[in-house]
Amino acid sequence: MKAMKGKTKKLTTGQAIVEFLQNQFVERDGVKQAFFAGCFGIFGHGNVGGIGQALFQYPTFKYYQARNEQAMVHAAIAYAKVKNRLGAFACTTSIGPGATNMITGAATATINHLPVLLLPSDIFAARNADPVLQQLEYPGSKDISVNDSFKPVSRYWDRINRPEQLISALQQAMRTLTSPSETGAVTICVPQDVQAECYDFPMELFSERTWHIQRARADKFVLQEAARIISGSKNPVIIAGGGTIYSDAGKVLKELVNRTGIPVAETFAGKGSLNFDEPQNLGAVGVTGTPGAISACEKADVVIGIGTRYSDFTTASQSAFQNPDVQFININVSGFDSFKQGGLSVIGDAREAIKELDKLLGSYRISGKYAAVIKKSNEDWNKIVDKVYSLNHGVPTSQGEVIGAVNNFSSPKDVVVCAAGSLPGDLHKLWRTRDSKGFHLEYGYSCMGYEIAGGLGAKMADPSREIYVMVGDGSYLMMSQEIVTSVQEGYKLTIILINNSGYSSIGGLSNSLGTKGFGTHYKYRDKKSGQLDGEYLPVDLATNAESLGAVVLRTNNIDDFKQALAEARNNDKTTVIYIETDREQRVDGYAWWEVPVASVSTADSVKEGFERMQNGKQRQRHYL
Ligand SMILES: Cc1ncc(C[n+]2csc(CCOP(=O)(O)OP(=O)(O)O)c2C)c(N)n1
Ligand SMILES: [Mg+2]
Repeated sequence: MKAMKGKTKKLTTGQAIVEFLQNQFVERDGVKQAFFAGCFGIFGHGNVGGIGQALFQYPTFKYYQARNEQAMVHAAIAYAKVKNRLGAFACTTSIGPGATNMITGAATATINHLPVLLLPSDIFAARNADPVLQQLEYPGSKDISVNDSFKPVSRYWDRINRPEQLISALQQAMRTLTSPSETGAVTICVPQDVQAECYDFPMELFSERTWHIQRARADKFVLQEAARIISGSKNPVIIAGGGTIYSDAGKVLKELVNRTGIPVAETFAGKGSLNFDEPQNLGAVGVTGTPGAISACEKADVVIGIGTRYSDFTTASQSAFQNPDVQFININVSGFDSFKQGGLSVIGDAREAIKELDKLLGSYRISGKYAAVIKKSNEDWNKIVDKVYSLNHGVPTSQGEVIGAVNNFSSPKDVVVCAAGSLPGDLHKLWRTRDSKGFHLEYGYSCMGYEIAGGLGAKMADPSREIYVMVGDGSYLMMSQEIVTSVQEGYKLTIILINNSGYSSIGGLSNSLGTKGFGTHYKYRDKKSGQLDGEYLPVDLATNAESLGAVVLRTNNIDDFKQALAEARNNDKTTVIYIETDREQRVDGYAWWEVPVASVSTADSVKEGFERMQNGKQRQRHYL
């Protein structure tokens, strides 16, 4: 580095970004790796001659073409998730719609605490040709463009109006992306003219740099206090969230709970913290939880949240914890999350904090009586899963049987990917996870359209695993075009496409609120009624998938489906297995969730829905 002092290199802003990115490394636990796997991008007039030219000039920094800007962010997010946040992608777009197409992706990344570097192009900094194509003019200020909309959904946001601003902006971008507590979407807006302008950048900017991903140690006194509270508890329960997995804390969690007997309930992001058959694992928590996990939370005197943000799906809209004396202990790298539920805030890395706690807990063990309840809950739940997996519902089959077939067929290290619809809740309950990365649910933003693009990112992160994308017809219709990218790049996905002719999950919710599935079926507008209650629409999703280059296996019943799974395994090309399911054959739910219901209505069904919701609200509590 010293030899470089004072030396400069003339590069465009675009070239400087790429040269910088390919020299960034991360290290955790002594293992070092390149942070960026490359750059997804769709070129337009905003970036083709700027960052586009730079990617052309540096083929060592791999460029991946996508079909939709939102989808490429989804792929980047999934990549980072499988890499436990130790790897990421950059995403470049043109200005205007190309840029704003990434806003949903940015929100998805930020909510899920997953790193992604967004490089939307921006309008000319020089402003000489204003308004340029796709420029939104804001009469109150020339300093605003559509890219300002990224601010609330980014963990760090900047705009590079002069090339040399990159020098500080890139440091902040890396700090944020590699910080376990702050990571999420980082947005660096690069005006189209500035991308192509050059500057004599200091050579040191392009030297190899390693960012140490630190395992922050929790405060000693606070840990002692946590141990004191747990030691005095009779019915503790651990809620394992995504932070448990990102910190790679599964092994120490297993040791802690095997020794102490404390049961574990898993959030969507935390599922896989323990294997499903670990005796202390009660499975899914909250709204889509198992009866055992729900009951343990309801009675718990101490709740130990590890790496969880306590979403309403985890807390059953704050109705899950009914013990009047319940105390929360929250182990989290983020102060913001650690102070939730009025809990004792233990700020630190999950793996290290669990190890420390394990030592401090000495010979603590839950009672034999409590252990017996946990054992019985798991035995009962296993029987229910077996029943759902082999329902023999006939044609059209049940979604539970489809999940069972995929779960039984897949290998322990294979990954199921999903995000929205009725599948996430069913998978949360039913999927028997056998590897910490085996259950890949984007349920922070629950963004329809994440599934296939996310599957692609997951496969790119670990090509040794088979990826099972499970997607409903609604999500498929919203965003399935990254099938083309998976074919282009030879990243094979097995996509289970479940057609139930519409938005079944919201249809069920609508029924429960008294609005009878209104607007959730894929049906023609009926001439007589004037409503969308005519015949079912003749959309042929299987042929659609075929047209995008996938191998398509059309199946009519569960036996066909099981055969197709075997056939798909032998393919090395993205394969879509198409099956129709019975929209009304649902998997039971065991907990409450707050959704608003009209407080006055002309329909009795809505009045009843309102009453039911009010009853549920009786169980909501404040935790202070
Ligand atoms: C982008 C986006 N828009 C809307 C929603 C609200 N939403 C959640 S599930 C759902 C229906 C999904 O339909 P489908 O994929 O067919 O799954 P199903 O409910 O039929 O299981 C909708 C509209 C969402 N989660 N994401
Ligand atoms: Mg559907």
